[in-house]
Amino acid sequence: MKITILMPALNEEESIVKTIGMIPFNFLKETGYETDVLIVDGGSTDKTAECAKSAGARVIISRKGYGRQYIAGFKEALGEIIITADSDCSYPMEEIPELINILISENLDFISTNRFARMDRDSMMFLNKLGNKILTLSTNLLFNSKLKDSQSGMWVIRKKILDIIRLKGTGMSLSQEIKIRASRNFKTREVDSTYRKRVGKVKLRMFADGMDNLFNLLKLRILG
Ligand SMILES: Nc1nc2c(ncn2[C@@H]2O[C@H](COP(=O)(O)OP(=O)(O)OP(=O)(O)O)[C@@H](O)[C@H]2O)c(=O)[nH]1
Ligand SMILES: [Mg+2]
Repeated sequence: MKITILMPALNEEESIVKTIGMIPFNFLKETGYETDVLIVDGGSTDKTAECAKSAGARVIISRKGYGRQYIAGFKEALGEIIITADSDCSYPMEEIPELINILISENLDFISTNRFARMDRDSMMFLNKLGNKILTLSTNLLFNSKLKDSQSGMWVIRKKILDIIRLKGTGMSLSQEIKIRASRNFKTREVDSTYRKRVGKVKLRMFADGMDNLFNLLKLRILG
């Protein structure tokens, strides 16, 4: 079976090669998976695209914006199963085989990860943590969900569901939107995961992106 590991990247030349290197290619191959790595570059001004290609990834270029990059990447993904992560070494690539196992054995369509379960001490600043908790609580109240981490960027997706859930978010809000839309129509689960301190500079604009997420949460609740 073919799987795609899909990552958005904006000026991540310091971390992209290391992130790709964390993927357990050999183990995945031994267990019957052919791995396609796809990087969606949001117009980096550094050597992100060249570095990703040199590490064996396919690279496509899209307009800036986390959501735009994912929507562009989903169309180009070759795998039946797509696994997502940031290109900053923060997500546990070594947990991918077990996540795929859970998806298949429990016949799920979508998995989201809970970074708070095994979060390294210095991986998230206090204010960022607080913002995450507020957004997760708001999501649960507005959508009657039981998420522990509405902002995690590591998901496991059966590609076929993406033709049915129509994603619209252009920015960071795509992360909460995909979890909400997937759980409306499909069998989904949140699985505990590890989270590490990112390598390279933070791209998240904590206040602006946080407020935009909150606004988009309300918009999704009202307009569907
Ligand atoms: N914030 C942001 N990230 C983008 C954008 N385009 C691509 N990205 C990538 O999306 C991922 C998420 O951004 P991060 O800065 O890591 O945000 P974060 O994961 O919430 O914050 P950290 O915990 O500090 O990593 C990274 O791999 C970025 O390179 C964009 O327009 N804005
Ligand atoms: Mg990150």
